[in-house]
Order: sequence, then C-alpha cells, then structure tokens
Amino acid sequence: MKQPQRITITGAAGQIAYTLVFKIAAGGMLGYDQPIILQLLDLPVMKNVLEGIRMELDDCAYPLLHDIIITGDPDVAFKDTDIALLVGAKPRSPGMERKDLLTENAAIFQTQGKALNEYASRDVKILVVGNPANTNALIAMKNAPDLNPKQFTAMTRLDHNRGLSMLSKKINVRVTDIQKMTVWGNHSSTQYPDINYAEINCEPVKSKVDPDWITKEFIPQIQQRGATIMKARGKSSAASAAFAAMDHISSWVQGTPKGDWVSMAIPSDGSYGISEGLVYSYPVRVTDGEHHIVQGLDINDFSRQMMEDSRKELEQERDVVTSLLS
Ligand code: NAX
Repeated sequence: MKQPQRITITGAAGQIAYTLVFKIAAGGMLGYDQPIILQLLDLPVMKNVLEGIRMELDDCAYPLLHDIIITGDPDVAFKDTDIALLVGAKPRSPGMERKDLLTENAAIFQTQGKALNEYASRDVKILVVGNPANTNALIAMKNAPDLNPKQFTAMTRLDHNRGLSMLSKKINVRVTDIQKMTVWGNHSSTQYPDINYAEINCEPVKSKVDPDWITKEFIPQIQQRGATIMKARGKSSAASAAFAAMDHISSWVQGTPKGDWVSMAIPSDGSYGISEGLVYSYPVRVTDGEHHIVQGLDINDFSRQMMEDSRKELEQERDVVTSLLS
C-alpha cells in the first residue's frame, strides 16, 4: 500500500473546488491506487460550507480518502503538503481597478508563499489557479526562498485544452489525435494559443486550416473563451477549470507522453527572450517529475509579437506588486 499523499486545496468552498475535491478523492488525479489526505482551506467565514463538503466526502465512502482536514489557517492547510492547488482568490468586484485586484490578491499569495516555505513538504508541487494566476504564482514563489522556484507553476492548461478541443472540431479528428498544442504567456486575453507546431499523427495541423481562421477565429476565441462562458453561464468556468488543474498535476507527476508536450506557466529561465523569473506559459515536457521547456522552436514574426505582448503585460503586473516580492 502506498503512503498517502497530502493534497491542499485553497478556496475549497468555491465552485472550482466543488468539482476538484470529489474527483481527486475518487482517484482521478493521482491514480486509483494512491491514498490521499485532503487539506481544505478557505476563509474562516466559510467554515460551515467546508463542514458540509466534509460531510458529503464522508458520504461518498471513498476507499482512497484517508483523512480530511478543514481549516481557515494556511499554516495548518500547508503542513507537510505534497501537492498544493491554490484556487482561492478574491474576485474582481464592480468598480474595482485591475491594480486593486492585483494588490489584494498579492497579499493572499504572499501569506500563502510564506506558509508553504515554512510548512510544506520539501518536494511540494504547487499549482496556482486563482487569478491573476501567473503573477500570484510569482508572488508566492518569491515569498518561499527555501523552495525551488520550479516548484511553483500557474495554470494555462485550460487554455491548452480549449485549443485542442476547438482544433479537433475544426478538422474533425479526436483531441487525442492532436499533439504539440502550445499556449505562451499570461493566463489572460494576451495569451498566445499557437498551433505552428501542432501535428496530427506527425502531419502539420497548419496545412489543414485556413491562415485567416487561425488569426480571426481560433486565437481570439481561445483568448476570450473565459469571458464567453461567463456571459452564457452567468458564472466563470468551473468544472473545465477543475479538470484542467487535474490534467496539469497528472502531467507533472506522471510525465508527458513521448512525442508530445503540454502548456504550463513556469518561472522563465530566459528561454525565448522572456525575462528570467517571470511566470510565463511555455510548451513543456515532464520527465521524472521535472518540467523542462521545449527548446529550439522556430518563432516567426507574428508569434514573436504575440509572445512579446504577453511578456509586457506580465512585466506590468509584476511592477504593480514589486513591494511584495521579497
Ligand atoms: P469562487 O469565488 O467560487 O471561490 C473562491 C473561493 O476562494 C471562495 O470560497 C473564497 O472564500 C475563497 N478565498 C478567498 N480568499 C481566500 C483566502 N485568502 N484563502 C483561502 N480561500 C480564499 O471562485 P472559483 O470559480 O472557484 O474560481 C477560483 C479562482 O480561479 C478565481 O480567481 C478565478 O478567476 C480563477 N480561474 C482561473 C482559471 C485558470 O485557467 N487559471 C480558469 C477558471 C477561473 O476563472
């Protein structure tokens, strides 16, 4: 029998977590032979909601679920954690400036970075989902000097999955037939979903679609997909975000398939001219639990411009929260 893995979920009373906790407890993220302990964090005012979730988890009688800890204290939530899903964040309220959103969330991720530094397992894998995800990950990372920066990632897997799905419908193949989808940059409307390297069974996808469709439909629709779902549903993406978070961690733990890669926002090492340290989405391959940026891709002028626009936005976000980065 394997040792239980401790999984922390923040924002555990929220809508993304309501899918995440049950799927993870059932074995959907780490496999059906991996026992787990769930450590659920939300604001103290959400205590009753967390109690209700604990009751429902109990009632599922999951064989793999060894324990459930519910708490309003980050120090307790991150104690010895192996995998931390940082989902909880403050949403943008009417009239709130982007700068205020950045600074209010920055304070949350500063506290959580310090708690991870102090209490988490030294091998912890951290995924930030809560927006602005890339910059929140940067803040947490900078406040955890005893952990390796590579342990901090942010989620662009939902954007990656959206790209796979839209492409598969356009050319009438299954999503599993497409390899090498890429999302560069920020998880925001400046992200660059790039199909220059995408393949279907070793054939370039680009030869199968009209260039105008890529620039006028594919890229803007992926960039705006979150807003489109919000308009239709009256709420932001939840189940699809939860599944993308599980995909991100599964790829990180189990590795990426031979001949393929995934998109993850990770601290830049300067690759492709992106400022070192920015948390930027790259195509990555994972081996033995370590992610590596795919190197040597040809970047055309259009791609370079798109990648730079997202880089600039991330630098501006970083500059707003500079005082919290040490
Ligand atoms: P909800 O508003 O349903 O839930 C957020 C939860 O976080 C609430 O229960 C709240 O009490 C809790 N929370 C707030 N501050 C906290 C703190 N300091 N410590 C612990 N918990 C705290 O949001 P939900 O729909 O679940 O979305 C969560 C985050 O994911 C949002 O920031 C959202 O923008 C972001 N998303 C990110 C995506 C991505 O691809 N990276 C896609 C989906 C989603 O939009």
